[in-house]
Amino acid sequence: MKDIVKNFQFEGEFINCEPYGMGHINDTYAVSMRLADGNIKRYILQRMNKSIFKNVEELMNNLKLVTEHICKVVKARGGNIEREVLQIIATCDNKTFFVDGNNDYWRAYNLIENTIGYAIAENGDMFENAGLAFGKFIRDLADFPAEKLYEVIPNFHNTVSRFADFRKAIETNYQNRAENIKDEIDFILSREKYCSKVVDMLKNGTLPLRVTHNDTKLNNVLMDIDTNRAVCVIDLDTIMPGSLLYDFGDAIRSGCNTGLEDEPDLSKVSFDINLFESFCKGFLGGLGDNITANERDLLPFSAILMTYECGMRFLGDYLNGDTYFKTHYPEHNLVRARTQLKMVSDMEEQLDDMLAIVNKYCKA
Ligand code: ADP
Ligand code: GN1
Ligand code: MG
Repeated sequence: MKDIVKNFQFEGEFINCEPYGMGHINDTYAVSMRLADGNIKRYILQRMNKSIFKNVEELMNNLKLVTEHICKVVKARGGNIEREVLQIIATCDNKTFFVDGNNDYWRAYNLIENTIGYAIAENGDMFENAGLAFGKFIRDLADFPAEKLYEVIPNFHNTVSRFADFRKAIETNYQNRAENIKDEIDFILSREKYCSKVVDMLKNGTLPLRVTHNDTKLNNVLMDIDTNRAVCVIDLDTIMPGSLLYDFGDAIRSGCNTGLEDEPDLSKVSFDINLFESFCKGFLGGLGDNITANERDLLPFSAILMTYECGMRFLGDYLNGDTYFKTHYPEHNLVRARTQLKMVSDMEEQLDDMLAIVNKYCKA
């Protein structure tokens, strides 16, 4: 790792480099450096997932444009850009990433100290703060020119095309895994009607296309360890034109689960509507006026849609032999898919209550 580290403009002398965080996609490390005054400064170093991200040059250009834009916004409101914005640390030859001898792609960021990305929301206050940060994130990018962004993963939240991929995975049935998961497959196939709603409305203009994060799971917003306030939205790989429903829905998917995303005991997995209310409050507050009536009306559905889509992706990856998400044991993706489907069932039963909550906080 020392050989990788020396290619970046890090301050100080190398001490060590350790695995860090819990993402499913990239390999993340914390690098500790000793400064001249004896203090330690840490950086994030990531080996990017090269089978998922094929166009690293374009991806990093997106990231540069977006983080520079957010820096300006944060500065203008008197914030601290060192803590509130993910900043790319350049390589020694002033590039945004480094390619090593194995053709692996590396990038570096400021490590935002004294923060943590939570796997589950510990209380409403914390989740409301996360909502505020994700809502603000969309607002901060409201005047960012979407056409400058490269579509890093085309059709990322196009649930119609995700459904087609899922069907293919069943047909291929690599490793004959389909036979034992008939109930889960039927659950997904029977809800095909969910897939086209948002896609169609984006196409016909009844929903606006915005610049969105697209991967708003709870651990992608760093929370201050002492105050539980949201400090910085991270994991900006999937920033693309999209719908705010994707960001809202995915955050609810991950944060309103009473159990872990990979909890094998489904009795611990349920949808917590109180946390839903907390997030609504924060998110809608952060968004300000940046929401239309159609978007508001679809907020509860978006939580079902994003959870359904994610369950379909986990199950599809299980059927494909676990090639996309990092897994730690053979059934890991199946276990993850089951938690998502359990959440979908719970949310379906509480759709009306969710709508009432949205209407309480949003008059768009
Ligand atoms: P992945 O795409 O694999 O999820 P992330 O960019 O989300 O990768 O990073 C994985 C984890 O590393 C995050 O969930 C977070 O815990 C930690 N992390 C990433 N960037 C930073 C940062 N700049 N400061 C502190 N922690 C970070
Ligand atoms: C991945 O990168 P990470 O771990 O924050 C995935 C998301 C899924 C999520 C499920 C680029 O998020 O789309 O919702 O796992 N990111 C990508 O936990 O595919
Ligand atoms: Mg992440």
